[in-house]
Amino acid sequence: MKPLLIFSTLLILCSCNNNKSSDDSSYKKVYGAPKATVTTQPDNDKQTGPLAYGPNVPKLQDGDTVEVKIDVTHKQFTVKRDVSFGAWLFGDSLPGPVLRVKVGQTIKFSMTDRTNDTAMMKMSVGDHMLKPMPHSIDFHSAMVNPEDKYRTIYPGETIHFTWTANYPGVFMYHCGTPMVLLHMISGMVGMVIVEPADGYPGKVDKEFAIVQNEYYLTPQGATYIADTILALKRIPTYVAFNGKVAQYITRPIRVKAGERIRLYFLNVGPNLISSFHVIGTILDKVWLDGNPANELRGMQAALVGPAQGAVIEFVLPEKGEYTFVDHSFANATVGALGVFAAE
Ligand SMILES: [Cu+2]
Repeated sequence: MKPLLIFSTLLILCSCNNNKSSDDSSYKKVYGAPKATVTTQPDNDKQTGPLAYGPNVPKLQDGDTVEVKIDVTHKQFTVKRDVSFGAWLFGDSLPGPVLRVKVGQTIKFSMTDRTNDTAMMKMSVGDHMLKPMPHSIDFHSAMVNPEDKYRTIYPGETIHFTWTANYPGVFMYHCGTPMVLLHMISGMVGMVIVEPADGYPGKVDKEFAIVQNEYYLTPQGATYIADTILALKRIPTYVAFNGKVAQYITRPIRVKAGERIRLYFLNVGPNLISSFHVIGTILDKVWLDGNPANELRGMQAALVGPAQGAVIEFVLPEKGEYTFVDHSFANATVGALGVFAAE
């Protein structure tokens, strides 16, 4: 065997053995899933699954299969005091609920488009943004045929499909119905946490989920509407953590000094890069996209692009108020900031 050939053979062998454990590549991946089905019968099943609303993080559910149902509604959503707009929502919220699963679990998912709900229509008379409308859902955490699973459904319809979690991470889900930009800035965004099969390595004292999103709003009468022109120009009206501008300034997230904190962070954009920073500390570990195989240490900020996530671990060294910001500071100035109050 020629030396070069021996060397390249060794290289191939090394790279084969090198990618064990933390990215769960030892786990048998499941590609694809049975065909999605769409039903037109009324579906009264309630929202279900390992779901929670940020900053709360849901608990994992046991079992190989996890049933999840999230519906779509149209509602007036308050972004900050005196600012509300006709929003399109997963799970009645912006961002939608956080879903938490682990590698190897199969998610039996269903979603009803409830935008033709009569009660909803009564609430929304006069607001054209709240008319019934087709929607869809796209899970970045899944590996399936998007033409099938992420297809658009119509008001009153329910889509059912499954997907299996292959990679750990902090992933985005969103509506993928054209115009996708409009559906995302109208609120159809959310987070999926996929834990490694054996859980994230290391112990932490507290966990929080934070989604960063941009608002592009134009006044219309007493309310606002999502504005695609502003979004195309990338001039956000506000940037928020968990949907409400500066909510964690008014009500800081309470922790204890010296505790180890694990943050599941997702930037749903749709346009701007976030440079997540906590004033007064250093980010001990950053797992890019939430995969422990992508570890950075001792970071002053975590750079997270649109449709990217991170697991961020840090300690607040002593009692005090620690402001967290998108250090891309124009974003902080229009709302992307909050406080951890360490007692
Ligand atoms: Cu939509």
